[in-house]
Amino acid sequence: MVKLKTMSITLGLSVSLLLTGCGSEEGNQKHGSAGGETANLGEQLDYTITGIEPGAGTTELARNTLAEYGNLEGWELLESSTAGMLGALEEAVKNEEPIIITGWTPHWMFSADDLKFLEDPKGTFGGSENVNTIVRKGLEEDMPSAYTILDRFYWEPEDMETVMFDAQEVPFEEAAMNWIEANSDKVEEWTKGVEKVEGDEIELVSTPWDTERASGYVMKAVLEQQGYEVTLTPVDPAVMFQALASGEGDASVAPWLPSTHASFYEKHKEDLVDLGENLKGTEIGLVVPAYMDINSIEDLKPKE
Ligand code: PBE
Repeated sequence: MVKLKTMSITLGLSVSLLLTGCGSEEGNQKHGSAGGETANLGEQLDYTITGIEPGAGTTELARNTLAEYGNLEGWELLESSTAGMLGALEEAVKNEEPIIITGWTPHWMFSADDLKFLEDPKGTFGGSENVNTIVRKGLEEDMPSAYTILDRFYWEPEDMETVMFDAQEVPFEEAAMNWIEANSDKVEEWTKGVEKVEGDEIELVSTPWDTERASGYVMKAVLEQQGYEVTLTPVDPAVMFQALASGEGDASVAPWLPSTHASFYEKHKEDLVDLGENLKGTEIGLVVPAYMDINSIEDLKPKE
């Protein structure tokens, strides 16, 4: 995983300016005339989009995107890992070479590099969406204190980003505690009047991305302060929904809805309790460095 030497968003932004500055000094032979680049961009990229884990919702929507856009005929999605994608992105940006990745926000990749989402006129990536809190059936009766806190949990993208940035330097547990200490007023809103428990076990299921490490560790620490013994298990989105529907997992603050995890949600929605958004304004899609002369998925040319 690419590690940023930053402690805060402010610092992150100044590093991004720095990187942009370095970039233009290193040479810009690769991004000359607009038409020329667009015409042979596919060839330069070997008609490949650099993707992430096969089980990610983003990967499923990227596969749908390749199928839905006629102009993406002959393009392929390279499914690998988030770390692999971020490494390839860093390498491309360092050399000012073109690259198309599957990306999402919030993520520090947008502060580390000057990136842009490609417009998605067919809407196959779903536009702006949210992160929801979903619990198993019966949780309200079995663990009313945890249920109330989970139901009230709501924060802003900036809060999540603060934890993610901090976690570039310290473990997520510590970054979560730092955020909780600095935001006791928000935590107080979620826990006000809630009865403490004594070591009741609760199983949080999550996914293995930094966005959900941030929210997962914050929720884990808040529930622990309330007296719960919390397990936080990162799994594929499909497994996470399955675990909540079967009751093996108690709760999750990780589902991206209504688009990214739509197929898993649809499959299990009768067996879940959806407590609504805990964060608004996320986005997934095809992402490129800002120096590339394309703006829309429709600018890409099919393989000849
Ligand atoms: N993500 C981050 C996940 C959800 C959170 C966008 C990579 C996914 O695609 O499933």
